[in-house]
Amino acid sequence: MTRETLFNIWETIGRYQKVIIHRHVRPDPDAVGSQAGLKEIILCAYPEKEVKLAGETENGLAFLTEMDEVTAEDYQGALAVVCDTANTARIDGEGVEQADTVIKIDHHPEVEMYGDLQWVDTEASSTCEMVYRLAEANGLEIPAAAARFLYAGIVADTGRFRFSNTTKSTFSSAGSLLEYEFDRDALYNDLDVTTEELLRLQGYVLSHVQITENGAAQVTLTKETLDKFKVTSKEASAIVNCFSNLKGLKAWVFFVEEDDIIRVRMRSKKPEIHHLAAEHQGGGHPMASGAQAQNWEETKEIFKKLDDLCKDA
Ligand SMILES: [Mn+2]
Repeated sequence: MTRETLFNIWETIGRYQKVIIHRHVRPDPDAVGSQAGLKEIILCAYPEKEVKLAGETENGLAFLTEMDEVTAEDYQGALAVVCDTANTARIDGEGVEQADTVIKIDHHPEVEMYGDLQWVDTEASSTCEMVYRLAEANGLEIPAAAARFLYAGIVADTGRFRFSNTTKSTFSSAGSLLEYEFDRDALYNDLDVTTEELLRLQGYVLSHVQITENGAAQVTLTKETLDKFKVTSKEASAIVNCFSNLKGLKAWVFFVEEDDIIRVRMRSKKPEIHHLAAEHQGGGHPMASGAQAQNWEETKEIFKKLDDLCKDA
């Protein structure tokens, strides 16, 4: 079944002269890595094709690659591939529905079926691992630039091969990618680099995190605090794991105040939290999810539920 899907996807890509590749808003290295890795693999096989990366360039990920200029006309008779995105509302960039054919490649739990051709593998560590398997199954050449992109996404989504989503297939994909020439040390440095502002905010978080006896922890970052440390909500997402090694910790949440909503970033080591996220306009993985709260009352409700989940875990 899967092998057939992999052949179908590559066969479909082969039929289009124009391919536009999307991924989710507020991208992480897996989103950009799978998107850009797939582009390089397509161009290596079909140098004459027009392949574009859609969405906003994320400053913090510009070291990986920048996005292309995509216009509404580009979608005329084009194929759109959407990587790492569970539902259409989270697609970065307009125009996917104008494309002739849409392919979805993703490892998130299914939120919405979309596209003419879907390949969803929730067992895969990352969409980058899936793109690697797509190339492998079709016997495609992987240029070094693509290997770097895919490796970056695998490393980031597995927390350096430490999260439970890391499987034998993850290691074997990553191992194969190391056969290509790219600077792994530089990549790790770029993925890890922090700023003084973020470092100071981390100090604040470490001294203000609240922990319950059930092993639930919460951090509240108001706009005022973010402004004081000169860090944006998006940038603050980089330190969401900064106390994950705390003894007895089961799950934790960051409530980060934005202009119109309070961003909810949840992580877990014990109870599954994606259902809780789904109850509050969010979703994600069992151990890493995001949601939204309309006000501080709702954050209390969320934390109470998280604490209950920890109690039973
Ligand atoms: Mn991912």
